[in-house]
Amino acid sequence: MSVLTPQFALEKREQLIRDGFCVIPGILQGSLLERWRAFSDEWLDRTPVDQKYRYQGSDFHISSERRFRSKRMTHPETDPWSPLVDELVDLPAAAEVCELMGFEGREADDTVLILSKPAHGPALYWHQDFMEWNHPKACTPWPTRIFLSYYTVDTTRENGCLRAIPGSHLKRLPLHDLLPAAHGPEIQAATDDHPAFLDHPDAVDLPVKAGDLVINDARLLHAAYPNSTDTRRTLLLQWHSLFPYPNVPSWWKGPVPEAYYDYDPKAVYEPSRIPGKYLADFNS
Ligand SMILES: O=C(O)CCC(=O)C(=O)O
Ligand SMILES: [Fe+2]
Repeated sequence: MSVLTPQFALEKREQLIRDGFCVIPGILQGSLLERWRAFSDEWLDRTPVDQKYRYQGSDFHISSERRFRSKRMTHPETDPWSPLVDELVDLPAAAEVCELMGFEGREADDTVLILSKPAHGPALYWHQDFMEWNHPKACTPWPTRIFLSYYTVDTTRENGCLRAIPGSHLKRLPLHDLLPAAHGPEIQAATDDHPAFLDHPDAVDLPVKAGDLVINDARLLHAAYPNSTDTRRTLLLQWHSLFPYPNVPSWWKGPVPEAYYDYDPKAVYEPSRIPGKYLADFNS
């Protein structure tokens, strides 16, 4: 059964391009949502979290069985894997959304990240998760790296829902220059009076129902409220790459930035989490 109409999918795609995020209701449902809730609760109950992850709540990477069997895991003896990951990565309703939204050349990382926020856990700092700011692909008006998120419980301001700054994936804000690299030692060691925890006038809340699909551009500035309730708030997150360089989406009607074709085959584009010249100034 179709989960969304082509027209609705196009509206969601426009929002993803304009704002850097969109929400598709009711994608993870029924038994798979229940089994993930049980698996993640059991995992979190028995696995201690290093205190450096206190702002993220946890950062567990679970591989798929497919990845394990094809010997693509770095430490297959010790690193976790589960067939539940294959089920979530291959979820037909999500694949249909991606198809209708025109995500060409899509490749999923074969892992699910469990990012939990424990009862009474702190806020998550403002950050963006893009890691290729040195590469000309960083300037595209379309997303080339996205994360698909499902929360296993309904989220609200009280239990630590996501927040985002619409458009911050394409425009440099003064806040960008105050932020250390996401999830690196500097921000992990910071106290919560760091500017990365300040409120922002353009921020919007993204409360969702359990199992809604939240799609975010990796370049989007986002954060989360503290969890002031007695119940854990868990997020299952998957990374996907789209439109491999130097592709342009077949449906793209707007101009392609000249900088997109800057690519020098002799250059080495070191990974970087810090936006450079490819993030347009907010005045431009
Ligand atoms: O906890 C959340 O809602 C967002 C988590 C996140 O963005 C991250 O850990 O990079
Ligand atoms: Fe993030």
